[in-house]
Amino acid sequence: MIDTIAARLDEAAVTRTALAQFGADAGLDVATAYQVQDALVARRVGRGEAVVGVKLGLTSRAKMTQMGVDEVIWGRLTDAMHICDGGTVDLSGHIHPKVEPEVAFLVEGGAIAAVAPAVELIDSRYRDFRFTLAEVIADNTSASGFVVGPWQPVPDNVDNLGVLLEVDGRVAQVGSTAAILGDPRRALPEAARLAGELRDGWVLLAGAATAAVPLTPGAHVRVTVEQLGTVSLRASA
Ligand code: OOG
Ligand code: MG
Repeated sequence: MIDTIAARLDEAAVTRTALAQFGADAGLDVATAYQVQDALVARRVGRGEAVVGVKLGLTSRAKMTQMGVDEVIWGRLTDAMHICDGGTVDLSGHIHPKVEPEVAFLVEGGAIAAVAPAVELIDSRYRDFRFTLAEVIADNTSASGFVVGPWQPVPDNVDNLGVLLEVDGRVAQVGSTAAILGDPRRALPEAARLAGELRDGWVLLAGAATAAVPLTPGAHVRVTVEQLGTVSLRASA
């Protein structure tokens, strides 16, 4: 059952075709869903991708409310998901992508070595971007892409920095890093608890500070986090 679900999610991502929700009949619980995620990520690794980090999801009230799911979840980032700062995302490689403003940490020796503003590209493999907690966990928490701005030393306080998401120069979302677990630095112990030890050089996405917004053709997206700077990406036409 685990492999079958992983294969269907993988195929949905590869063929960019949204999948019907598995529903209650599938009997997918949270523990089994993480096993599906393991199998799904193993398929990507089997195709030559490398795991380069971990992401937390639903760490903010805004995201929990938007998605109707209320528990912190985690997923894996691979090198194939990485998008350069200022780079262009090929929309034909996605189903119904959305962007959300995040804070990224660089992990060294089990501690936070640096911080950067980040954008996460999420793209649920489920129809209408709707899912249960177990379904989104199985789908590697909708992970699809990530952009990290310039790394820098961690300022004394990062628990109440303004966050701005702009699309084509217009404000799309405003928030604060306080929305991320009360303090985004909590992402490290939280990720260690959920995902186990984090490797040196891994990126940790702490979770979105605001709700996500759809990424439309040609859009220019810019995220600014007070004191941390900006990061941007463009969507293909
Ligand atoms: C699930 C992923 C949530 C976040 O930062 O809260 C997430 C989804 O919204 O599809 O990445
Ligand atoms: Mg996210």
